[in-house]
Amino acid sequence: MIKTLIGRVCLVGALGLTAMSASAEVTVENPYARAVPPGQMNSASFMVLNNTDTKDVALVAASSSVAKVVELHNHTNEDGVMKMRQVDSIAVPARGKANLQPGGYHVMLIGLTQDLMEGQKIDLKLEFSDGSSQALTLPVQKVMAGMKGHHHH
Ligand SMILES: [Cu+2]
Repeated sequence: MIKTLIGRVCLVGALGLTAMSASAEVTVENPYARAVPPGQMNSASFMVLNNTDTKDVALVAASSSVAKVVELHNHTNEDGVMKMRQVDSIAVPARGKANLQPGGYHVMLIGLTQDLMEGQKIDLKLEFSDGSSQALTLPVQKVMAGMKGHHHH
């Protein structure tokens, strides 16, 4: 009786692993967070999400130990004014990429719990629509363009 029960638990565990490896394959390329002056409360992180699978997936949430709240944001141009707004998810199409970059989609770090200075590394956990997640360590870098809206054409 007890043996049967253990056998069943093991089987469930094995199935769980199989399900995880069948989830969409997303590789994160060149992730980094924006360095900010000391005392600044918010920053953002950027990366390229590369979906090598044949299934669409989406980034649906993120978290980090360096920010109280982490939100997914996009920049939109409304009558010539760049506005930042929260989005529910960032789609990563099958065999495609999502570019998170200054002036576009970004992972917003709100309520920084520490200064973000160039050369540091921070943790960031990404959660995807298929239930998978990835824990990243990313460098803090200076970002020259974007975010402040100085666009020269
Ligand atoms: Cu933002």
